[in-house]
Amino acid sequence: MSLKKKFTGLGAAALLAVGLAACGSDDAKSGGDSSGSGSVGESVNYKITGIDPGAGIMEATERAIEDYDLEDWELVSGSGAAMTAALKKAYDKEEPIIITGWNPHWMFSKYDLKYLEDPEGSYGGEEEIHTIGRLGLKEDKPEAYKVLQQFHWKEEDMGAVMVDIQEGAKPEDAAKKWVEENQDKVDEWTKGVDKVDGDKFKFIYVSWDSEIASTNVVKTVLEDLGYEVELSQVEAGPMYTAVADGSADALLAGWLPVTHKTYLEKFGDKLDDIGVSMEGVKIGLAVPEYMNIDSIEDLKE
Ligand code: PBE
Repeated sequence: MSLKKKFTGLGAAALLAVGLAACGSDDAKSGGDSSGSGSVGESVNYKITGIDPGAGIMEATERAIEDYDLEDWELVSGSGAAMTAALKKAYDKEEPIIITGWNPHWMFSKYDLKYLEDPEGSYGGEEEIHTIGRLGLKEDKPEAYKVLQQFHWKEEDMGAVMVDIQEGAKPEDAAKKWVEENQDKVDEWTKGVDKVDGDKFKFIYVSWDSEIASTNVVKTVLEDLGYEVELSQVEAGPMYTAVADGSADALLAGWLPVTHKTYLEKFGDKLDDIGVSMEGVKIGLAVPEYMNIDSIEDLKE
């Protein structure tokens, strides 16, 4: 079965269930090596493989390290691409690895992964993705604003775009294809919106796979309405700064209420929380199914 089929065939609930499934084994908590000896910490050198330092999931993981007394552990930063490369390398050899994971993400369809249970709630619960604009956007670009208000899709929609990109399509091409094939959904976003004539619009985003997908899709939709759309890729802090100071029009990456809480506290009064584009998203620590641990608590041993 192709990766795409596998992904799109699973509903959001099923995907989450896959992600949340615990393996329920009571065997000694080892890092997944067949010998079963040694602690999981030893098996991964007490390292959690993270992404870019500004990501909310990194802050949540530092919080988890405190909440679960994991003072021997280190969260290694890098990028989303470096993390998925490390995951592939480990997975191909059935070696243990602990990563910062989130849904929607193609990694859950490509690999058999599970989230570690989080009884302390360091990662919050179900999150939403918010569309966030600069102050004054509604007055300046009412047509684009209305699209952003009406923009709403599901995990499997974003998943289809992500999988295409992961399989080698250019983000722009994957987005155009999705828009062509899902005109009924796009029609809901553009309902009551008039065309414009080359007005400029600037999105700012971080190269997280989920946001590469969403930003390219909405770019395509605005371009079809006559906008000239620029995408600018930065780190998470500068992304919020750009919308707060008005140098970018909007971002589609507002993971709330927990993931980007700190950014909202810092910039909230200079931002327009336009709407929610997706519900039921999630962040957490994830490991391959073949690892013999179920909970973040198991990292203490
Ligand atoms: N993510 C994807 C981001 C938000 C979108 C979960 C990696 C973060 O942790 O900030």
